[in-house]
Parts: sequence; C-alpha cells; structure tokens
Amino acid sequence: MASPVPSLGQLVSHATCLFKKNFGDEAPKIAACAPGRVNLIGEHTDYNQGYVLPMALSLVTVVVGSASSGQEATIVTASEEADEPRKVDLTLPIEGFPLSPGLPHWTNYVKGVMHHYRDDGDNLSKAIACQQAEHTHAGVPCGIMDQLVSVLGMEGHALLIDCRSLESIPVPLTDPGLVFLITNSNVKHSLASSEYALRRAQCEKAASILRKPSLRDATMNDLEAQESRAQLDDVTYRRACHVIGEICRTLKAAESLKRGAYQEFGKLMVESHNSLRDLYEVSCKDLDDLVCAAMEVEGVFGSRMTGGGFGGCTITLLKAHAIDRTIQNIQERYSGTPTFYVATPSEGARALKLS
Ligand code: GAF
Repeated sequence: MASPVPSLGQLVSHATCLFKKNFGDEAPKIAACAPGRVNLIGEHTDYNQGYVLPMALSLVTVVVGSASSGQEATIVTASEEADEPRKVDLTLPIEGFPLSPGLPHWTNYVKGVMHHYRDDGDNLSKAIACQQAEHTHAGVPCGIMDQLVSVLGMEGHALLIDCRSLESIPVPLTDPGLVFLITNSNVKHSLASSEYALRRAQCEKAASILRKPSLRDATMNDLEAQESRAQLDDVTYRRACHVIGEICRTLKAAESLKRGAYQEFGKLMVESHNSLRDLYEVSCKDLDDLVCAAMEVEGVFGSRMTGGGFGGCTITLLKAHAIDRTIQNIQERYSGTPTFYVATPSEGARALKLS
C-alpha cells in the first residue's frame, strides 16, 4: 500500500502546538506551506540551462510564526532528523552583519533564505533566493528546478521548465487511468553531495571545451566533431552525452505526455534511467533494482531514478489498475525496505489562513 500523506490541517495543527509549547502558549499569527517535488524527466539538466519536467507534490513543509520585536528571532524545527539543538536564537541579518552558516546544520538553509530573501512579491525571485540559500549556506551547488516547481506548482499539472529563461509551461496530468508512483529506496549514499558538485564541474568543463556558454547550446554533432572528441576525455564526453541527450528527451517526453502517448513517455523514462546509470553514473544498485522490478509488471509504462541520485527515489508511470501488483512486485524483488507514494500534482508554495 502507498503511504498516507499527512494532511495540511494535521501539519498546521502540529506546528501550532509546537509553537505554543515554545513561545508561551500564544498562537502563531501567520502560516505558509511549500511542497516537495518529483521530477518526471530531465535529470541533471537544470544547471546546464536545459529543460526539466517536475510536478509539485501534496507532501508539504509547513511554517508558522509571529513577528518578533527588534533584530532577534527564534526558530524551532519539528523534524526528527534534524541535528540538536532544535531551537535556535538568531540575530536577523543586516547590512555588514550576514547570517553565517554553522551548527546545527538544519538552520543553515533557513539562515540562507533569511539572508537572500527580498519581499518583492515576485515568484521567480523567491525561487532564486532559495537556490542561493542552498549555494551559500547549505553548501549544495544545485540548479533551479526544485525551488521553481515548489513555488510555481499547479494542481493537476507537471511543469515543463526552461531553466535558461525560467519560463514554465503547464502539462496537464488529469487522466484518471494513470498514476505516477514514487518509490523511496530509503537509502542515501554519503557521496551524493560531493559527486553532485563534481558532475556540475564536469559539465562546465565539457561546455568550455565545446566553446559553448552551457551544454544547452551543444548538439550531439558538436560533441561528435573530430576536434571535440580529441579534447574530451572519456568521462567528460559521457557526462556531456547524457546532458545533451536528456535535454532532447525531456522535450520529447513533454510532447508525448500532452498527446497521451504513454508508451512513448515510458520508453523515454527508461532511456533516461539508463543514461543516468551508464553515462552520468549517478544511479546505484538500489535504484537500478527498483526500476527493474517495476518494469516487470504489466501495465507499467516506464520507470527511472529521479532527483540527484546515489539513493533516493524512483518514479514510475503505470496504469492505475496495476498499482497494487506493482507495489507487491517491488516489495518482493527489492532487498531493502521501500516506501511508496502516489504522486498527486499539487499547487505551489502559499500563505495559509489560520483559524
Ligand atoms: C537535485 C538538485 F537540487 C536539482 O537542482 C537537480 O540538479 C537534481 O538534483 C538533478 O536533476 O535535486
């Protein structure tokens, strides 16, 4: 069975209780939530200025709060996975006195957002501030996909995002006969962040050898040209080959989804997975096994690893009636303990009314 997702109401009431416990029984005055995301296709293309096709999920993070007087603020996390202490006092950043990253780790992203956020009411600048927070405070040189889809997500739609222009096109996902299933491998390998930074550097190296501003501007012909082949070492060649191929696949996949050509979409998902496994080398045995187990089931169109890799989740497109059989087969075949979520395309970050 797929795991239930806690409702927004449950999360807000949990956060409100925690707030009252920490701040003298007074109720919070404001609340907001932001969704997690799953990427359907277009992996490791965002920092190459390519295309991605994610959707925002109904799994959200909730924040409640009240304005503090002066420059002092206190933040508390409800996350069981956060390092201690889980309640931290901060001095709000002012010109010349930035909020620097430090311990506990969980505060760094929050500090980064406080540092970069400008209240200009613009969704794109919100997403960019959050990406900068990852770069400067959490130490993750990520692209813009996660932040953009979390801010712009639309109920019933995936978003085809152009990570160069930051424009997004909604792609409807309303066929009741169809399900996107997220399978969490529940493994995370420690090399994920160092390998991510390395991949990004390898892509920049490839673009510079090809004399292009980014791999978005390169074609397979550029990559195969004799002069480039002579200068590209095997690893850099394969990284570029994945990115150039994946950008094309993402555009094709968005088209096939619009046409309801699910077989075609599924085939592109598997090609994406194989490319991430063999050329980009960011998959791992757990993810490969999950994809193989899903693909054995009748009614499954396609499956692939999703996100940065080295653990984490797979995403599978299947006929709705095949969901129980798919989950069962994965449980039988996978040596770990997976968890399952039905991906419901949901709206993006928003303020909430407190009753
Ligand atoms: C992580 C990053 F945060 C994204 O920006 C993206 O690069 C993704 O890995 C790979 O597609 O989620």
